[in-house]
Amino acid sequence: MKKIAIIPGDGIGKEVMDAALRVIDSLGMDFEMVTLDAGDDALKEHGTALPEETLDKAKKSDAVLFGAAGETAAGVIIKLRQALKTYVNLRPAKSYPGVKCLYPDVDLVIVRENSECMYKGIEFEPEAGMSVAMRVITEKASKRIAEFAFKYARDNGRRKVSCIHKANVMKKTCGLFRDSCREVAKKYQDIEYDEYYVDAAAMFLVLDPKRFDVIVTTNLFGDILSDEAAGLVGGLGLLPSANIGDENAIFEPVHGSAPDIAGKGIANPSAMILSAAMMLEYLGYRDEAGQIEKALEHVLLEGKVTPDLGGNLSTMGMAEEIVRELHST
Ligand code: GGG
Repeated sequence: MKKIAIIPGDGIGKEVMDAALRVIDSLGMDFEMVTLDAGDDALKEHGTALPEETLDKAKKSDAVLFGAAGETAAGVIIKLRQALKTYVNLRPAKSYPGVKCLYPDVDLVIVRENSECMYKGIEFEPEAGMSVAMRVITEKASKRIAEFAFKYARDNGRRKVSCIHKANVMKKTCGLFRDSCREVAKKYQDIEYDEYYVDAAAMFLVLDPKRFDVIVTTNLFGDILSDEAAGLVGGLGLLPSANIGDENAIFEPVHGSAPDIAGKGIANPSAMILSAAMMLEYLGYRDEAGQIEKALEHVLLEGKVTPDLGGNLSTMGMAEEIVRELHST
């Protein structure tokens, strides 16, 4: 039986996790699930934001389903991604019919390098009033993520990979990333390849998102551009993600713990539910994953949604609509 580690985390993470679990439960699948502590609340209770037991059980699981981290994000989700060696962060951004958004026809995927760059966590204060962060980029990790992006494009019927960097300023680090992508691109003659500076890419995402298909980029740029992509398709409540490594995988919404709305029961559960669907697909349950996405699409089209999307349903109310739709045929 597949083992799933559930880490709701902080704030709305707990609420959207309950909604996603309601949807998974309704499918009657047999999983061994264990719920684990991590995040700001865990820090208060255990004196550490990522208890040993959580890390250990997450490593031993077939997949981790993660909600959101608050102030302790660096010590929780970034640490988990590193400890579980999930070097890919896959973030699809797609417009759904019925959802008010800037562009109704966006369908792009951000492949974010997940193991290095500024998120390596090397920061120090050499003297009072001075803070330094180190950006680490290696050829090995850059080629590995480029390989993933091109293979993903080929396997998923995508036409183009765009490398996003800032090699005119960060000549060494971004230069190495761009050159690694160029090298890998040569092996994939069937996939179109182009390059953008990150500032230009940020503008073109707003002006003309259709020019992007698969984006491959470094860790920090990927984090920022995926929130921008969420803005194109209706907001952060809609973007799921998968962190994938050779042995482990973590599935989480792109949004964080949203303390401003936490506890109100109004958080949009779509991103969490789509993340759960990505997890099912990864575990080999492609049909069930497809059914969940189809049911969500229907509910979005009918406007049975949370207030951020213009509806009046609660988080669990929207999940119940998805469950009803899942079992309506
Ligand atoms: N589920 C997403 C989450 O907890 N986000 C908090 C955060 O700050 N994440 C940074 C990142 O995605 O790299």
